[in-house]
Amino acid sequence: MLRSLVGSEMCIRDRNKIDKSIKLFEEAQLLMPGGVNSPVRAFKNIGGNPIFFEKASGAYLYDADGNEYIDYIGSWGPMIMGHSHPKIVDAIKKQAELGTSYGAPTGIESEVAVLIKKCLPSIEKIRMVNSGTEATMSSIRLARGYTNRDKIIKFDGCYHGHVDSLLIKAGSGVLTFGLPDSPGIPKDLAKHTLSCPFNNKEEFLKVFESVKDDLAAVIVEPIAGNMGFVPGDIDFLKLLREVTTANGSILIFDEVMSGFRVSLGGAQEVFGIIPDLTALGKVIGGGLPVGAFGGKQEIMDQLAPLGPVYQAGTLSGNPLAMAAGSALLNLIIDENPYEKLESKASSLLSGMQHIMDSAGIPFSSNQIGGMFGFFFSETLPKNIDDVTQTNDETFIRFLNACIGNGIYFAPSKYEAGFISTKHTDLEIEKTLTIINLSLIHISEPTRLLSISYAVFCL
Ligand code: KE4
Repeated sequence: MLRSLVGSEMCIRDRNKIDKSIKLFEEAQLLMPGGVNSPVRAFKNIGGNPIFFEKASGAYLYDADGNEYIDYIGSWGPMIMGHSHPKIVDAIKKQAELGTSYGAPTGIESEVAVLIKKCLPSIEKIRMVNSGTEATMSSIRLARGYTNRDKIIKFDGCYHGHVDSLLIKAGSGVLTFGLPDSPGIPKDLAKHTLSCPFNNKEEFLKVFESVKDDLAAVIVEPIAGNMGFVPGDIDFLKLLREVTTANGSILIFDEVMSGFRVSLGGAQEVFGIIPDLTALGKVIGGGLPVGAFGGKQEIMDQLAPLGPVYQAGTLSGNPLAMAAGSALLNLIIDENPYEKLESKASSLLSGMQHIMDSAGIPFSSNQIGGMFGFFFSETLPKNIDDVTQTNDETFIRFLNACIGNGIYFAPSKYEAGFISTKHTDLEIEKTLTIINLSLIHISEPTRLLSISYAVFCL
């Protein structure tokens, strides 16, 4: 739908025509709570009708009405090499012809395990599961079983999936809906989880001292992607490593989003800090449902059938998902695209910074590799409280202007952004041009549904 912008007229409309998405959403709301299968997709945070997609290719998504979007979510991480990569599609097709699930061991699970271990040497043994939630949930249980202790420390605004023990002051969709502590979690369980401010050494030490004799694990997103994009301070992360080592507690890095996204070796390679256990997801499944957790052999061998800590999954290590994961991991290892991704994200963010500065709109951004975040605030947030203080109204206007004109950023300020190897200078240029032309919608409370200036060239 979008013509190349080089030398062509370009204008902004309030929104693409999304009649089919509207109809699909009406139907879906009669069938699924909120009309979605994961809350953040409901657009509750930014208003408006969620977009229903039908197709994706490279850097682009295509909705039910045929509108084209430049995609900066990439299914929350997996689409690092672009959507519908031919090698991943072929791998899935080939495996599907051999069967989609056997409920029995396959060689391809070991192939993926070898690829992951090659990139994350801290993982001596690994267990495949079906989601990031399962990976963190199982890591928590394993840490409690291995240490025979109950307490867990997590950090405000970090999201580790919808695990009972970890939905305490969580980020991502939980925060988007202002539900940091979800109902339905028994107080007798929640009391074993303490949450501290992220990047705050003093507060962490206070809580640590109060529970250290019964502390099973500290779990952290070393690069938080669920309160916007907020990297851990290196000194803060080093402190977590030091005190857990001295105390015999397990340090769990939740790299479900940062793994294979910020560098080949994840955040643990970026910071040079080795956790005891790592939770993974997203990229390792190539877009199919896969999670994994792994780490020191002496800890992992506590898992059934070797050890007493039970963990299982009918579709864990599913051959179709392993085929997709293996294909994507091989692509990433061969190409090692992180410098390219860093440069693409940097072009996007510096262009956005220039536009916002010229319009006098407070704006800051951050990135590592192809994972990034931006905030409508002068200074970069260091924790969830800082993120909450950033300008909601401007964010909502910005998001509506972008999504309405074919730029698909995450529909919540508590999420991160992702760029792929398929985003070229043209996509970056299109994005910046649309943002620039949308400024009237972004910088002041405009009647988004009534004003349209110039006409979008189809
Ligand atoms: P899943 O169970 O959604 O596969 O993974 C949970 C999870 C665990 N750890 C981290 C660091 C994560 O970011 C996630 C899930 N990420 C969100 C994006 N903020 C998934 C999107 C959604 O909830 O729909």
